[in-house]
Amino acid sequence: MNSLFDLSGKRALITGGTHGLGMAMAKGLAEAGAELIINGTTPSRMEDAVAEYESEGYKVHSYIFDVTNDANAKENVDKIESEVGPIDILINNAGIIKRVPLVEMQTEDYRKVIDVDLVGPFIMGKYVARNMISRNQGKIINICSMMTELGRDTVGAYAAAKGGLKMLTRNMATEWAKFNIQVNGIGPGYFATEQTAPIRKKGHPFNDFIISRTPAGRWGDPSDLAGTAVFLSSRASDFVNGQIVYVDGGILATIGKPSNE
Ligand code: GCO
Repeated sequence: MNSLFDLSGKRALITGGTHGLGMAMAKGLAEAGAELIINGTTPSRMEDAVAEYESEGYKVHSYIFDVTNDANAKENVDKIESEVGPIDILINNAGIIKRVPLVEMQTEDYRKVIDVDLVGPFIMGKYVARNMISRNQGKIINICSMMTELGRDTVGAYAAAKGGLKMLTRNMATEWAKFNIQVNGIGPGYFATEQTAPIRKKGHPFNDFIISRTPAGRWGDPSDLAGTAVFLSSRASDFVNGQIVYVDGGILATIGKPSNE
């Protein structure tokens, strides 16, 4: 049974793998035997990340490029394939959020969120899939969100992007399944990361809200995502296509309960 989840000999490219959920999923894939290729955009942040990976015994290949820049992304996908080897697994994890009420949001800020969170996965998926198609094999995982299914005040741009990412995932699956490429998504619930730090502070109303809104009664730990990432990267998911697997402590399963219960 273990061999179903064995990633030995597989190369995994994780965008935005320098921190947070991307790093946690990357470590999970490495534990299952994958060779790690990490993308980031900031040299200093990449340096710190490589040091952290290596301090924990993980060897990583690091590439600095912007997933929203078509030429830069293509150039680096080609570089990775020639310098490291074929990319067997792509995790489109790089993403940003801007929490602003829609009526106040600058259009360029809205476009930036869509660009990173929805156009980036398209660009990376296109160039990596071209090579996977030639090898008739590959795994692509798009990192979605609770906002793929639910709205929330101030995250309209992010919700639009992450909602679109669900349908992009389904369309990638539709077009590429015939080439033995499985494309799926992971929808994290609310996790304790840098990105949620501002709304997770003890006593912050949102922190209390999430604890009560999540049946598991806690924020997710980034390591809670590793198992699902390994599953969707391994041959255990060879007949799974176009699915979004929500790792959310039960949020989407429930309408919630009155705060005084
Ligand atoms: C927010 C949070 C969420 C989470 C995650 C939920 O402001 O509501 O940042 O967007 O980060 O995406 O799945």
